[in-house]
Amino acid sequence: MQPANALSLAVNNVPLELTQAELFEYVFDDPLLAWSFVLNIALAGLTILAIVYLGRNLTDPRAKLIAISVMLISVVSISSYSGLTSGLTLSIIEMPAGHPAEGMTTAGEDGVLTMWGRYLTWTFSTPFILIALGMLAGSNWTKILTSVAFTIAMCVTGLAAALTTSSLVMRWWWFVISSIFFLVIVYIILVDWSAEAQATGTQDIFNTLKLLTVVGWFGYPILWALGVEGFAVLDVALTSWGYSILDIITKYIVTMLIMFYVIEEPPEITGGSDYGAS
Ligand code: RET
Repeated sequence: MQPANALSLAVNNVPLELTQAELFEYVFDDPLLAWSFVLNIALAGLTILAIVYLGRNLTDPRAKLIAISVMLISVVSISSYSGLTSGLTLSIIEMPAGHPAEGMTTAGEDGVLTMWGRYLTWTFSTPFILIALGMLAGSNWTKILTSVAFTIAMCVTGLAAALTTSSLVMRWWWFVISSIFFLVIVYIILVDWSAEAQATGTQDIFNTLKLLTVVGWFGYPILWALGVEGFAVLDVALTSWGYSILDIITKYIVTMLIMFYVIEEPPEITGGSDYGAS
């Protein structure tokens, strides 16, 4: 006789994939995990409202562009966390042979809970962080778009690392590629933009943002390696809280610092009414 519980349903001994509804239920059965998602939806929403309020009197088009860029970080974030909360961007992934989480089961299914929606949506959120930082530093669009291209490459290869099930070596190979792309971004921020911010006169705010960004961003690969995707030292809920806390620093705190600076429309960051007109 088949068991009544859909989580353990099996047809000819082949377990069925968990449905989205079951993943949704799984998330809310673990309040620690659920809160790590829901808190970020609330914070992203509040950040958007704060930006709208603080930016209501902005007149300079370049200052507005920076404000819009930081707003888009939270717009992506609210969508990202809604995807995770609903189960849409979560999957149970079977780890390859030799992985420390090999043979683990989650909700009766072989594999571990992978929050792949995170890696996917960073592809869309991190570019806006870099656009805002690059503009504050007074950098040019060649360097800003280079950093954007590399962050997209970093996130997509990070997604590949998380979803590769064929071989442990290939998972870590993707991790290495992604880390190399990451180092390009770190170089642009620490070397190019630091010097440019100095010349632009935005070094004070930029140095604070640089510290939060570089230190915060290094936390992500470290968490990946310690979490269930890598060496599996941390469980899923702890890993998720780790990412959620890093997100609070690298997105909402960075955003608020940028907004408080930008609303004064200092001459270092304004472009004048002709900015972007031609
Ligand atoms: C991964 C794993 C592969 C190696 C590296 C990673 C780096 C991720 C980073 C993410 C930053 C995300 C932010 C999101 C804000 O919305 C993909 C974890 C290097 C740096 C700032």
